[in-house]
Amino acid sequence: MKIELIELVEVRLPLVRPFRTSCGTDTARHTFLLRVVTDAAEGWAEFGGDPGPVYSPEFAAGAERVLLDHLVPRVVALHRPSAARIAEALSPIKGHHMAKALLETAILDAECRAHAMPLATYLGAVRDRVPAGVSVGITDTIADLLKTVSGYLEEGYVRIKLKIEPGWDLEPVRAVRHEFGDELVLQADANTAYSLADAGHLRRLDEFGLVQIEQPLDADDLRGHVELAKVLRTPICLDESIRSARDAATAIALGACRIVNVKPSRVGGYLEARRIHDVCAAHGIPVWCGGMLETGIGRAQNLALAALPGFVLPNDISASSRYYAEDLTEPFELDNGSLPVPDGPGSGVTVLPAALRRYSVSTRALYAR
Ligand code: NPQ
Ligand code: MG
Repeated sequence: MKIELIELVEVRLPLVRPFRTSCGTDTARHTFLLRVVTDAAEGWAEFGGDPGPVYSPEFAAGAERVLLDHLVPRVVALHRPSAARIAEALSPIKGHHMAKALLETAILDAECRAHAMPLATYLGAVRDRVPAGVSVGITDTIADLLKTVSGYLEEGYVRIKLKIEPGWDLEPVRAVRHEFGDELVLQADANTAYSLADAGHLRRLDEFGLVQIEQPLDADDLRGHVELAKVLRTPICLDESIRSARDAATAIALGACRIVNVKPSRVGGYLEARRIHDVCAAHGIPVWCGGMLETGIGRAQNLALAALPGFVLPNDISASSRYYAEDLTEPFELDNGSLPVPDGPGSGVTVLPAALRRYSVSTRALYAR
């Protein structure tokens, strides 16, 4: 495969409703896509971060800079570029997993397309459909929250995840549990908003039968999570803390988590995401696929990953309509609480030119042969 063109397409899609987390409020998804054209096929990937380093230390403008100056030159210098060779070629550059994931993912998509192979098949999928959960942002009032959750349950989502932060935790969780009953599969995500001093407070969540509490403490506070796990009955899931298969192995060995949220962008791409799946499976640790408000491009690829056998919990992969009135691909729709795993070559979706025109802000060639 020869790389002919690497293009960065900045996009901005309005969200159907603001998404508020302990990191802030977003009203639009403002990110960029990477399109890699090879002599055999083209591939697409979607940047997982935001304009600002609030969820992750990575952010869009920084990713663009590191791609242009440090990552793209190393990839185009490869004699035979292939997805499996990207991580090693980029290993002299420290960090920047989300930027690295873009190149590996776009090339993996192109490679799979060139072989007419679905990404899901390449990764080792064992399912044709995956259960869809939904992540529910912080709302102004409990009444708003109950209405929002009720709407999602009517649509068929099989699991509700509530974003929590100090001041918005016990009350919303209690209200949702009370309103929808013990059968509701419910969990919470703190996005690092607490400290170990809050252990006594967080323990009060135990009575609500949450499947998990996600990332209560700082990303680098594994020890804090070990201590917190000793006082909580609710299983701890790590999201921001897990940036590699080694991180997963360490967190499991220390007892810092009982569940892992796998986000391909955060860990440098689908190949490392699969290794995390493998490490967790070997330890009997359930995993699920996290989300970054992906458009159809990233969503299709996440569905391929979530079809692996160790993804035994519902994912943060929702229908297109959860975030967007119009997606960049054919919309993904819920069918009985599940989403279909695309079965066409590569990610199995195509970017709709009209939608791309509508939502793209700018296009920049990072490399042209
Ligand atoms: C999480 N995602 O699991 C993230 C966090 C998150 C679906 O809950 C813009 C883009 C804003 C991505 C806010 C979900 C975001 C974002 C929060 C991701 O922790
Ligand atoms: Mg999370």
